[in-house]
Amino acid sequence: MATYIFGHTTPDSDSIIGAIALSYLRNRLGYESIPSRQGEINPESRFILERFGLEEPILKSSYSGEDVYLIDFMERSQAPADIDEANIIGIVDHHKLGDLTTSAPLDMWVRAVGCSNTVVKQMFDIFNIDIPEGLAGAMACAILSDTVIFKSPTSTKEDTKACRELAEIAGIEDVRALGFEMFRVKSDISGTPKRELVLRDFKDFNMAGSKVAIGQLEVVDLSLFDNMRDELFEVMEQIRVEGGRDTLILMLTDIIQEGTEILVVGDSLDRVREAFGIDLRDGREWLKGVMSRKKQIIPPLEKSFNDV
Ligand SMILES: [Mn+2]
Repeated sequence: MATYIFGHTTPDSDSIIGAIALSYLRNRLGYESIPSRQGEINPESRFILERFGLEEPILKSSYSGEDVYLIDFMERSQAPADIDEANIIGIVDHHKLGDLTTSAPLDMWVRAVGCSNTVVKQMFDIFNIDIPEGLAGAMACAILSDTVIFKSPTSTKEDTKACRELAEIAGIEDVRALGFEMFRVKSDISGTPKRELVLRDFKDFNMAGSKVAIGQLEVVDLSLFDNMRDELFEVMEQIRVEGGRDTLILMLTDIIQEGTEILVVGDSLDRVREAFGIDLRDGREWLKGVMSRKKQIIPPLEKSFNDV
């Protein structure tokens, strides 16, 4: 029976490329594997797939009775609805320990590095399997994306090393230039419906029983959002109410200025104020030096929600 390998809901490039890379590795090791995805492919991932001539993972949202291997997540809130009826045989991830559990032993390749593809690269090395040129280029891009060209506080020396080695295999001379080309593609939001923007890189979390959603848009210039915030707030509130969420935060991250403006809607604005020590006037605030959802937004927020 083939194993489906897939990343989180509203997949990013790490989830898409990671599913392809890990499937390739496992197929080479003799375990039949099929890369899949839980949602649409975003423009950045599309750019990577086209640049390196890779096929997109198949769209599949139900996994009842299947063997599955998760990459880039281990949270129930980011899993398929019928995950409990699937057999999780392994996880590759670089997030905090999630709330999924299994009834059988599994492989866990979880490292505190900047990108799941860095872990997959290390797995290729451990199993001594060669990485094809195109796949190596795509994996390098996934690392550039997740680490925001190594600027994110989540980025480690291992990510830089893995990316450099992958770029070498792929024959990419200037990996940073490729990174900026990719982020310029990502920054092209002209004509994109606001709802799609809010949901593009969107994750739900359970914080002390409250459903909290955090979306993030990483761009090369925050002025792209001028004259757009009122509409963004409106759509955010709609999405929040539809999904029965307590709070919804949208991170507008400027990768050149290296900071994030957060837009916040919901019932727990005081929790957000307390988490970051901010006024949050008009529901927004510039957080200097903040670039990472997982490392700089979620931990203080969880702490604040857990405070009685
Ligand atoms: Mn990731």
